[in-house]
Amino acid sequence: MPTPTHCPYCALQCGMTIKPGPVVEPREFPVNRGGLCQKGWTSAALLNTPGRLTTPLVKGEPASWEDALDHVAQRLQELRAEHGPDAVAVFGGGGLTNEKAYLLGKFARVALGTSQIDYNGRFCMSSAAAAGIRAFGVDRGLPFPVTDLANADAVLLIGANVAETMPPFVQHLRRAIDAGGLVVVDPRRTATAEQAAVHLAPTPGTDLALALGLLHVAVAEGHVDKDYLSRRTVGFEETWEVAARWWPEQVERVTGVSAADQRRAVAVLSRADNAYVLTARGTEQHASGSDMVSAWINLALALGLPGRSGSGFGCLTGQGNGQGGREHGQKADQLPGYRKIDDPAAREHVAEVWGVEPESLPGPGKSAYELLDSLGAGPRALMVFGSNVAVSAPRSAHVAERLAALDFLVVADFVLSETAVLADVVFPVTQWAEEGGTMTNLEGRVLLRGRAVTPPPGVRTDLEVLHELSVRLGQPAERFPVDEEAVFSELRKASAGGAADYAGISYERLRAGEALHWPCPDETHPGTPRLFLDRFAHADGKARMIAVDHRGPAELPDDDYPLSATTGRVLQHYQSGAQTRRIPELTAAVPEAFVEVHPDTAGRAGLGEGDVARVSSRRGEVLAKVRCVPGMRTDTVFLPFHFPGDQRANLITNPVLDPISRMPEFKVCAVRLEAVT
Ligand SMILES: Nc1nc2c(c(=O)[nH]1)N[C@H]1C(S)=C(S)[C@@H](COP(=O)(O)OP(=O)(O)OC[C@H]3O[C@@H](n4cnc5c(=O)[nH]c(N)nc54)[C@H](O)[C@@H]3O)O[C@H]1N2
Ligand SMILES: Nc1nc2c(c(=O)[nH]1)N[C@H]1C(S)=C(S)[C@@H](COP(=O)(O)OP(=O)(O)OC[C@H]3O[C@@H](n4cnc5c(=O)[nH]c(N)nc54)[C@H](O)[C@@H]3O)O[C@H]1N2
Ligand code: SF4
Ligand SMILES: [Mo]
Repeated sequence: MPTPTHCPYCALQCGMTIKPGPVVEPREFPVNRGGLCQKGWTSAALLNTPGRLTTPLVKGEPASWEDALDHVAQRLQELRAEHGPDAVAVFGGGGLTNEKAYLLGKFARVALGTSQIDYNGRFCMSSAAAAGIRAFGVDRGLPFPVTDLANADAVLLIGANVAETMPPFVQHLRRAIDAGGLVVVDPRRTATAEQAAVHLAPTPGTDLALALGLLHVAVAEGHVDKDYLSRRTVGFEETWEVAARWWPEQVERVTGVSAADQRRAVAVLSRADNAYVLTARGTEQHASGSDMVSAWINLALALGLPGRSGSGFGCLTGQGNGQGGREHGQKADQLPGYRKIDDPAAREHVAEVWGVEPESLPGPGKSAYELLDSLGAGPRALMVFGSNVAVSAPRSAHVAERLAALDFLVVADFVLSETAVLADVVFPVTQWAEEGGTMTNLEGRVLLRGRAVTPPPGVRTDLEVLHELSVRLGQPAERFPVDEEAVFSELRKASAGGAADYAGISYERLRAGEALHWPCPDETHPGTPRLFLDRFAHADGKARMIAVDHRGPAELPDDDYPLSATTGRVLQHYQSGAQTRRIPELTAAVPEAFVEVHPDTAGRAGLGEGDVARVSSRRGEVLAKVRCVPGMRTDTVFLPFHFPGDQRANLITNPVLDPISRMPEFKVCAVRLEAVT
């Protein structure tokens, strides 16, 4: 019998089945309707990849589980005794199941008593989350099911290359594409932009000016929905004061997008009956990313889209459990249920569920990059679950130095990632199809992933690792359950009454096939596929327009570094590549790093197609093969970040942070392009 499950990779969480072999096949499920991308199709190869870890490693040597666990518990206790509880830090991931994310946050706060925990979602959707909370009072990536998009006549996609990052998603845009209603904002002419009626290609890092310009045009041309603004929003006047200064020709000077194209984009959106505005990392991973998303939300609000049936605003969550991963407390400032760790009522509620005193819970810790940057000087030990920071964190040479400065690094993974290689102890854990758990997809829908195959001998689940360590650290055995359903039951209680309320979601209901989107406060509640239809989540029910202004990238091109570099993804590889670089079909398709360059720009640097280029910034340099792409802007180069060693795009990225979300500026820095002689 094929077992139904979901893909190990991105937030679309396509439905699939696994049958013995193991063989993966697509399955009818609303988000993918029988489709899969190449990564999904080849995902079964992950299950018996030759490099699979099956024994704990201590200093690179195989060890027994007992020895490895004892050793870790002892070292953590020593470091805590010597330097205090914050000497141990924890780094989680948005690919972890809800159960793991929840238990990891609890482990940090209760078993270790440390405030020093954050996770890779900080590098992912944090700017959109911050902007969503500011505007709407709650952060759920898509406040509507993906299938609603099928009725859209127009979609504005900003910094999202879904044709490569979520291929089965594109079918939901079919009507908008056919109606000439797809507008794409991306400095590159991507596979997604190719399908657009209007493609706006701003200089990287100038989206905020562009969003203000489109708002200006919408107001000037009378497309603003005044009735909606007065009923459902506050803050239009202040917002308009800023946008009024951004007339189209001024915006053209800053962004490079012609005034005519700005007007065409607004015309497409404003003549549609049903329209959506969607953002992704291209507009979010900036030092002003939160404000950029706020500016796009302002545009959507001015057009009267959010919370209107058949229209809306949303952000595309990235990782498999990117949504759930940011709700259950692995974030530095957070407790389960999307609660704030510095809110006395939240502390009291969660402490009671955990059976501890509220005063015993630590306060907020540092954001992901700040945490990594402080390693060695601050925390002396780091435990990593579900991230490969040696490749994916910004300014990665510096991050590698910080990792090396630690007294003790522990990594749980199922492959020897570039981060695991550096670890003092590696725990070999089960992966995706070998274990159970729930994931919350990009539409806030909670999905059950049942165990489909038997794990190889020698591996344990992340939940078992946390359990074993917590007992060794003196915790009562029942406080860290190993059964995922037991963990979920506790998570439900901890989330009850919070913004992300899972109290009414049970394994039983999920097994019965119910489509449950949070909030779902009790077992008779049908879940909430569409938020905001009647009101937004602020106390007065109204959305906030935030008056934000263009700041531009933190680092502008100059004589030494005359080009803008941006980074992102290709279809065949996932994130740091720890998983997909181990799949032969995917590495055959894209074996190594490359840099997309306009042929004229390449020529000026004495480079041609296939040559190895050195791309350098103030942080470092990366080696990549030149791909001449006539559709590129001549002032911009693009690098995927999936490759290790001296091909790491993050050797050059700028770790400057957004002041609100603490998101690093992955999407733009100043670089120089040279031939390697
Ligand atoms: N194949 C594949 N799919 C994935 C992933 C993967 O690693 N590989 N990862 C998953 C995850 S975690 C995430 S977060 C999502 C990310 O999904 P996306 O956000 O779609 O992916 P990116 O390639 O990071 O960025 C999207 C686009 O932003 C553009 N961009 C760069 N700078 C700017 C700018 O200043 N303004 C604008 N408007 N656009 C800009 C880039 O050219 C790029 O085409 O994908 C998910 N799906
Ligand atoms: N330059 C640049 N850098 C970027 C980005 C960019 O656009 N440009 N994007 C950023 C974004 S959006 C993201 S999401 C990050 C992602 O970057 P990473 O956090 O490095 O993500 P992955 O490569 O998915 O790493 C996950 C690791 O955990 C392991 N793993 C997977 N599932 C589990 C599990 O259940 N348990 C355990 N213990 N391990 C598991 C995998 O094998 C892998 O080694 O990268 C960020 N970095
Ligand atoms: S789109 Fe995402 S979830 Fe679907 S098959 Fe591809 S990687 Fe998996
Ligand atoms: Mo992401």
